[in-house]
Amino acid sequence: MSSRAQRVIDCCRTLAQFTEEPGRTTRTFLSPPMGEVHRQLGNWMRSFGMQVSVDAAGNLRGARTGAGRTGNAPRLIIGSHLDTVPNAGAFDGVLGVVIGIALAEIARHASIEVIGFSEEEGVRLGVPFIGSRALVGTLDAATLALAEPAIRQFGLNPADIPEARYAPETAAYLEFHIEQGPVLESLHLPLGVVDAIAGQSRAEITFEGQANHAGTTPMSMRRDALTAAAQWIGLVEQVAGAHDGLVATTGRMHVEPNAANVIPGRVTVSLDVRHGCDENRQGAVRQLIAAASNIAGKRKVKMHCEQRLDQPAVPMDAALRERLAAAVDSAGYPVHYMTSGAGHDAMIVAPHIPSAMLFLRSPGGISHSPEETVLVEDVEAAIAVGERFLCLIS
Ligand code: HGY
Ligand code: MN
Ligand code: MN
Repeated sequence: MSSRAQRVIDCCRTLAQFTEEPGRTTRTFLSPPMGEVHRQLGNWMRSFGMQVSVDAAGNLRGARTGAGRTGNAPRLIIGSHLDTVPNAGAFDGVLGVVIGIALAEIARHASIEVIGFSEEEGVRLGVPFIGSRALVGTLDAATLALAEPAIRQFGLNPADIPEARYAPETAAYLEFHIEQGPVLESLHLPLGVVDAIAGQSRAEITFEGQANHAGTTPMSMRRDALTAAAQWIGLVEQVAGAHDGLVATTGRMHVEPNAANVIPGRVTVSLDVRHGCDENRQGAVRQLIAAASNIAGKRKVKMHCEQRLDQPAVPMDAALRERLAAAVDSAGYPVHYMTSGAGHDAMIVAPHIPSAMLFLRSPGGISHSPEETVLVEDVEAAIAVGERFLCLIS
């Protein structure tokens, strides 16, 4: 009989097969395979008595009052996200939900809600954290309007979004997540206690030039949107490399009309900027947008910037973080505090519910890739820490 940790890993690998794209794992906001994931995890949660539902934001919710407890006993939410990036690995987000269900199955005394958030990556609509923002009531009207068609298409009613708010007896939020970076592996550590999550900015920069014939238009007479974008993309890398602790990524580009014999008339590039200090991050964004305008001006190209996200850095709850560290220590593992460069639902939840995060080592430091993986002994460690944490706070 495989260990509990191996069953968690096997479950994540099974869920990775529920995808929009055969042959690779891509599961975006409320796409059809998300319904498959809800069915699979919902059946597991029901099998040991959890009340299972899908809220109007598409979050999978399993709740159970601890044995011998009353309905308003302090409740711990254990959550993470079920959506993925394109061609994802099997563990980003999903692992935290599956570990939560495994803990709910073990710790019958605890009043727990397990949540699988519907949208954390921001792939389908360009806006992240829709599920967790519905949970804490910070989903703005513009984002809700953007999400409405997908919500209705999934068979849900956007008017019910207010009912997605967390229960009043909710006392704490805990998220298990792969580190998605090289730190724990480089230190030969299985687990990391998160002290804060770096802030992130996302924007879409559009360069508008003039589409024209590739054969008849002299170089001096072109208003090429793609060469303007390319010059700016190189500068983004240069600026980020010159600032300590700053990372900036232009991960997605759309070229129109995208034909070999046509000078590109319009190019849209995504911008993702992160830093532990909000002033540094926001200053870098201002600098990069000014540079885009400058480059465009010199090339007689128009530039338009649409800000998509300005998410401040978020500290985890100090008392809960220390209880989590105590649980790591009592389970016999070294305690290592670290800041998260990746964004997580915990950063949306933390300003509303005391929150803590536990990282599991990422072998090879790889994530957002099919090569993403976890070690069974690290999942075993995380479950052992989770059991002790539940005893400390229940
Ligand atoms: O982009 C991130 O930081 C996370 O993986 N959504
Ligand atoms: Mn991710
Ligand atoms: Mn994630």
